[in-house]
Amino acid sequence: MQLILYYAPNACSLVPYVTLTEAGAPFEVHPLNFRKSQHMTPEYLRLNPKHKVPVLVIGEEPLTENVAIQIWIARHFPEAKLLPADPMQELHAISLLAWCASGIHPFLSRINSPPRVCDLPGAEESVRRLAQQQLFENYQIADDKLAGREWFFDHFTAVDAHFFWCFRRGTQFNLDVSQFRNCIAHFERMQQRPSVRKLLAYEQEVQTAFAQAA
Ligand SMILES: N[C@@H](CCC(=O)N[C@@H](CS)C(=O)NCC(=O)O)C(=O)O
Repeated sequence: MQLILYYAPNACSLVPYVTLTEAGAPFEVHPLNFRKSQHMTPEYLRLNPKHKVPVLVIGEEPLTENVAIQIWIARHFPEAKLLPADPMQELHAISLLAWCASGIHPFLSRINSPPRVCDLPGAEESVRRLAQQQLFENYQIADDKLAGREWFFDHFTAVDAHFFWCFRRGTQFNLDVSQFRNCIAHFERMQQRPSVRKLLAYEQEVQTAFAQAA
């Protein structure tokens, strides 16, 4: 079955890039240049009217939302153990994926683009400050969960890939995350994984191609 991942550099579409790579799945990537609004074209909006990445096209069927995409990958490549085998632990993992997507991601989006949530003149600074406070509350929860352990569960799962993005994005906004020592250790551990190295090399390649085409 053909798999096509719609992806943008730095965006949360890196999560399925990492987990598909971990699963050894053959997949094609279609990189989108947000600066050129390639996610707003009529063709892309037909695929995803929410104009977001990731989209994983499975055969003919586009699947959106990281949580659903991660569950699909885990189900179709069970040998990669992208979710815990125990049914209750599996639900806890899905709960953490949902937390990354709906409990952490929105604060990162606000920091990235304050006018999308408040267009009052001079509001940017407050939007960023409040979003950072709430983001850090969540980083603290993750930091406590990661205390004394390598991964969120007893082996690498899709949750590690999703949280990796959530933490990386914060570092890209130059937030001082030094207090979250367990998250930093997890972030460094993630960067050692061949799947993440491959992703980072690919991201660089795409960014270079976009810069050359500008
Ligand atoms: N709930 C979605 C969020 C996806 C999302 O917000 N993606 C951002 C990039 S990180 C995006 O594509 N933004 C473009 C836009 O909103 O126009 C998921 O978890 O897959």
